Amino acid sequence: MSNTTRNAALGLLLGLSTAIVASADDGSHLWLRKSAPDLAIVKTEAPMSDTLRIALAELSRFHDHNVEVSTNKHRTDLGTDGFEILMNGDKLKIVASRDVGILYGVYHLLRHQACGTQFTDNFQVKEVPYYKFRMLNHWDNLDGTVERGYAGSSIWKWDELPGKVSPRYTEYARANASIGINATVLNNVNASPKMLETANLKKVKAIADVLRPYGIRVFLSVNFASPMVIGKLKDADPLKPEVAAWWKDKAKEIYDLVPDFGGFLVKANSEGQPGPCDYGRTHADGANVLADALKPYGGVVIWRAFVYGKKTEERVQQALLEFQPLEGKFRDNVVIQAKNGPLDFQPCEPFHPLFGKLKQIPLGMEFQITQEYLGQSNHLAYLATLWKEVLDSDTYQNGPGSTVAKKIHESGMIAGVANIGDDVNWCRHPFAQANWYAFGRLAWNPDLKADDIAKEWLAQTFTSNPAFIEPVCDMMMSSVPAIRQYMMPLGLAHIFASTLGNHYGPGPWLYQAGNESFLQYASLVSTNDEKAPGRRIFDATKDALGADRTKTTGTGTVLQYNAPLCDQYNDLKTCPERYWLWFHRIGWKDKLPTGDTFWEHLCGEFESGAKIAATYPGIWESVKTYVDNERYELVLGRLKLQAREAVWWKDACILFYQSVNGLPLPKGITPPIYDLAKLKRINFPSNVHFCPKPEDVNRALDGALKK
Ligand code: GCV
Repeated sequence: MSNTTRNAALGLLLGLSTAIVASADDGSHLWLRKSAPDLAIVKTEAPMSDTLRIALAELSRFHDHNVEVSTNKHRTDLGTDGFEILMNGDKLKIVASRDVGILYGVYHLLRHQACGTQFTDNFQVKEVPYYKFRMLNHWDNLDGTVERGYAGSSIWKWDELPGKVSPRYTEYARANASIGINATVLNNVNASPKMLETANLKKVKAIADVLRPYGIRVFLSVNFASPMVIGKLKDADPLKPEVAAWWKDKAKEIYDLVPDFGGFLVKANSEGQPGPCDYGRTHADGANVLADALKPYGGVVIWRAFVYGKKTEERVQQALLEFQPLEGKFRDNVVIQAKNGPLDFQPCEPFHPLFGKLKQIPLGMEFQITQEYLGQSNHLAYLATLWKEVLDSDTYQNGPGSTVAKKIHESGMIAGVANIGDDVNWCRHPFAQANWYAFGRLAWNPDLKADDIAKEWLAQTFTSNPAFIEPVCDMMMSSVPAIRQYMMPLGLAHIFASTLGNHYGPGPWLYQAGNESFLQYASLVSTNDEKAPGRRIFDATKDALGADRTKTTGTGTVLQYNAPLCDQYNDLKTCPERYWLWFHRIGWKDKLPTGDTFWEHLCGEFESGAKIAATYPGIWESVKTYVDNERYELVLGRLKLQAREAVWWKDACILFYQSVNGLPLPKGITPPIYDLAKLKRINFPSNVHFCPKPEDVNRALDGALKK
């Protein structure tokens, strides 16, 4: 039997046995599910460490080949975390320079095994991670809630710690190590000062002790006012010696408990958080006082660039205006962490201008794994395609080929806001696990392809049968493009219903002239010039839609991009279609080269996205035989809701824009089934801590149907 035939036969077998045996699966095992038919014999002469013990246990429980492992500190070509695997006679051999590299090598082997790789004589792999800090940022609060968390409460049980250490922490560490994640920020960037109280630091130590053998270092988000709030100082002015001394003492206390502590993540002077600007100081002054405190221990400060406020600049320009003048002023253990785009994790944003403009300040990346703006835990949105688009973007900072991926390599830092909660299956939507997985894989190697990652995740999480993998992978790959179409096509952004801060469902009517208090609250006024067209981001007027950010007639945001992007974005003819409304105001009746008007084209986008989402339940039904009942039903219910919500978005946007521009529904567009006035009244009793339940959404939509 050829290898391919054998693989297919094996896959079929796996598929059938899954269908017959696994009638229920709670999803708690994530992608780490396969057990080996024969137990491996594992040999090493290396001295035993906790990390090595874990690696060997994984091998002997789950791998079906004999393996020899060897830690060789002279293998500097493998860096601190890399590994090499070779077939050596009848044994596989894993070599690394540190034990953690062996652990990563072991998980790599398990991944290969689950994906059906044949370990033939010429099997050989050498892997060195591209980024040094591959990090999760939890937005978990001490009271057990999770900001933008859609999978239950926090996994950190602060009220039980340090006395009781949940076994879930070990499972968490294992899952992360299996995809190369080596750092975690335990708490929300909207940080409680209490996090740094001694009692809580002892709890942090208990978690750090569990994560350490898996190669994971713990970081904390800190509140800049901590010296005042828990240190009882008069203020937190970073230039005052007593404030600096307080941070130094606190750092010592932390490192006494957690010797490999990673450092601090800080959200300062942003969305009401305290910061150095409260005392007339700069972000550099603020970051440096913390950096000096951490420096003796090798810790780093991750200072967020997500800043905006009541400035004259428009929100998407502010970070560059604020940080560019500070080049050269930060200590060398400070990294500035920028979101992938300049607004706020929208379904489609151009990359953050900081990545192309800052020269000396090391920049880290912040992606959002949790789907705040992409259907939360109700929609399937495979985010690897979005992240790849950003990582592969060319900033032209040092000529062509200056990708964002390379830029962040300078700091070595890539972070993702975690989508993990205490739900049994960790992420609530079974397919949200794929985003956690894909983030880790891309943090290890940003050159991996999104569809390859999806396929390996599917093979490990469900079955390696191609009859399952092919259609489901296609569905995953189409998901973000479809969401962009049915929610915010052509560069629209932030038109969510968010009166309760939930960012759930459509609300384009909120972002309009006349709704000043809301616009101020959301800081979504694009310029203070009252007369400027498109003053409000995505303001729809009788004539046009979009934000004019050109240098010719608009706010000049395009100037924050290097040539040739600046001119490319400035001209509608060369601007990529997905950013049209981000950079331009376009007349509803303007003719496009296709012959359609802009209005017709826009409606076609909503329609097309909704049509793609409508195919998802059928695709899933067609692979029913390969999936256990529990996950099958869970996914099916959510895909049906997603299809329904796509129509909700399409109808809400088209009906609202029609109410502004007075234009008829273009030919070929499915007539709306919802009533605009009723849609405007939908208001879920949800908040920043959870996503509306599918049954509540369905009920609300039933009530909004046209009579
Ligand atoms: C943690 C957005 C989210 C907030 C989040 C903020 C941030 O505004 O809606 O919940 O706060 O980003 O990234 O700091």
